Amino acid sequence: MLTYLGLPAQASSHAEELDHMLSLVHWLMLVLFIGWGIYFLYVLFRFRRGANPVANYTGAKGKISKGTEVAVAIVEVILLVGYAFPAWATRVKALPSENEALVVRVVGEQFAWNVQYHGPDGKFGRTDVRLVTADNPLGLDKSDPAAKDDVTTINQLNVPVGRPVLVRLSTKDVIHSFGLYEMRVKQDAIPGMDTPVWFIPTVTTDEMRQRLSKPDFDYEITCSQLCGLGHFRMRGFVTVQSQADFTKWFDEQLKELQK
Ligand SMILES: [Cu+2]
Repeated sequence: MLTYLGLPAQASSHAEELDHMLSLVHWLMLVLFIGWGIYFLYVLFRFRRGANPVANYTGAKGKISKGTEVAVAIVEVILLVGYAFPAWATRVKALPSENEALVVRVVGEQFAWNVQYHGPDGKFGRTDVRLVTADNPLGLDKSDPAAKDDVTTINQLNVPVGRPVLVRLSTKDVIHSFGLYEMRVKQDAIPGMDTPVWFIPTVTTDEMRQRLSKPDFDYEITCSQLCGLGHFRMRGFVTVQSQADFTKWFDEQLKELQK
């Protein structure tokens, strides 16, 4: 794990790939920083007024300067084409199929995360802004048959480990940003848009608590976009569970609905 960059622990299948890319970018920046720094000091000395009473209007013509520029450009192209483009394409294009993934709606609002799971029918119930109340923050239409088995939570997202999670992200008011640092997920939630974002959690919450020796550790959903006065308290939690524990939790939620 790349501890030298001070990154949070890795808990999704693509976290390592992103961290690797991030580390390469930092190495390139370090080399450029040192290189340009040395060059700057050299130039201060080499082109000092005492040694060059008359200004040179043609500039540097040596092969080294051109070679360096080309080399830096090549490394940048490699980072973009070899790492960044493929990683981006996987995140936004290669979405998991809805049969295989746990599909869940996450709707941001000032200042909470609303979560909607479709029930066993596999269909999300209809929502309508006109039905939004304090008790029904998603505006779920309870008269819709598909809504009857929909589980909703606030600031709590339970997911099974090792299975793709496909989040359909939106927001009721302003722009928020859905940030799961350990999963290396960050996606803006835009009013009027339904943005897919996905990840495969690889470490359960319990296992991560042991790994970090922090018994009260939780994965957090952080709002990563300044969205208003209560932005600081807009945080939710992700509980990554074994498939069995998740099923148990979900069945309990379904039972609650029938009460
Ligand atoms: Cu927010």
